[in-house]
Amino acid sequence: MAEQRLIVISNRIPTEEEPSGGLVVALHDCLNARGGIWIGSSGGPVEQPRAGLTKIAEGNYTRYTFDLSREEYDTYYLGYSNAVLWPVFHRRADLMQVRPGYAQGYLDVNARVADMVAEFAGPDDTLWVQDYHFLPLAAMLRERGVQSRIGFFLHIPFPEASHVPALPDAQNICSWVASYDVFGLQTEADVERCENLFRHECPSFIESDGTISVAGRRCRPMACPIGIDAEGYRATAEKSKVGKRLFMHKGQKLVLGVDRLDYSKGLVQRFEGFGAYLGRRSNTDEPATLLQVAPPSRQDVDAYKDMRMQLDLTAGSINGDYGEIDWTPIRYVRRSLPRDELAGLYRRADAVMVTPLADGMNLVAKEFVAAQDPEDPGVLILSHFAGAAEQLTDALLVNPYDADEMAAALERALTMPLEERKARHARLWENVRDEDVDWWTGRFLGALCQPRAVEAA
Ligand code: GDG
Repeated sequence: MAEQRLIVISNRIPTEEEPSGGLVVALHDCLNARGGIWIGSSGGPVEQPRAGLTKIAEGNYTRYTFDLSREEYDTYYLGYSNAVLWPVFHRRADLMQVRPGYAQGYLDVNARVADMVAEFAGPDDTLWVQDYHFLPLAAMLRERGVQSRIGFFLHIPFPEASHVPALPDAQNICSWVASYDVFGLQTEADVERCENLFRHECPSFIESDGTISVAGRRCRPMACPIGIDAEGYRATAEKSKVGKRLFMHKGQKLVLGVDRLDYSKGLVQRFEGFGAYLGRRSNTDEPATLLQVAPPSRQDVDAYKDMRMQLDLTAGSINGDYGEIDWTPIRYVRRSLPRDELAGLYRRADAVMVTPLADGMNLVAKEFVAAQDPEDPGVLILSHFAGAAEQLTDALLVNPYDADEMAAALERALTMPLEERKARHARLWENVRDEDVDWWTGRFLGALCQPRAVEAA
């Protein structure tokens, strides 16, 4: 019998021996258990790119990388993926930068990867494509005769049908989606937006039950919210000591923010919400401190530089207005912290502000819940616009555009009675623990490996 392997394709691939970070750990564990192949780019631009795939590690599964030339990196990665698809999918078409060569660079890299994968994949292999960098891959693999099961998981929000026409390749999105067997999305709201797009753009492709059917192939959009290694994260947080590095006044409350430095995460609005909270308090209260950890990302894209400058101004202005000689209201750390220190900070925090303007899921919300001491848990303040809000309904849900509403939520979080904190946390933890990362991979691959209702023509 032919070997049935899982082949994962993602833009990034773990290059070190012990991978860290939610998604990477999840896929690593999954491949380790099942065997298979993981293909991804080697990272940044390479001056003299090697042709084809390079084997970088072999164990229970094999990892291969492909190099990106400077031009491919600029057009496929920084350009089409991160300056076109990312803003449009995050409802910020105003931040999109369309430049000549971006769309072609994206298609060319996808075609090159399709050539390489088509060479590898046998008919019994299962392919799992990750995220917006590779939307056209299944369509291109089908053109190359690949009949295997191909699944896709979109980590970011699915766009509103009314925003899709802003994309240079708008007319292709439906046929790209329809070429997969299972199209995984983070939330039910994403599934609805996906079905809506088909109803608007290509109504003949979609049946009344939401199944997409083209040329004898059926594709099912499916909500499959990503989880974390909840028990593992809890254990890390229990062991972690933040220690003396975190100097706080006695009795002072700590509010935490942890995000990649990205305009979708609503950092400027969050700082403004924190400023509104400071403006409301009476002079006798001990004010909370906001510690914001924000490792930079995609600094070569203009919208990221602009947002970083705006954030610097907002933090400086609030610190100037409210700071005291022995207290800085916003501590803003623009670099990455070690994972176990971060877990310790989550556990130490009285509240976390997870207030994106748009977010596929948001793993920080889940990590925070896992890291809490159930006997004295902190409070999760969560944006309605994070995918996680569909599952984590016991958080304090807020509108991140409304500074006063965020200020009120902060006050409520920081004065919440212990019993209410424990009750909310217990229900949140139940969800984070039960719908963890193994549940996610099991649910997705379970759907992908089901017998096909209609075999490909
Ligand atoms: C995409 C989607 C979706 C952050 N700062 C540090 C650090 N982190 C870690 C967090 C968390 C991860 O980065 C961020 O995950 P998110 O889910 O919040 O966000 P994206 O990077 O935008 O991820 C998102 C996700 O894919 C998975 O599907 O949830 O919606 O946008 O794990 O802990 N880790 C360390 N130091 C830091 O300073 N070690």
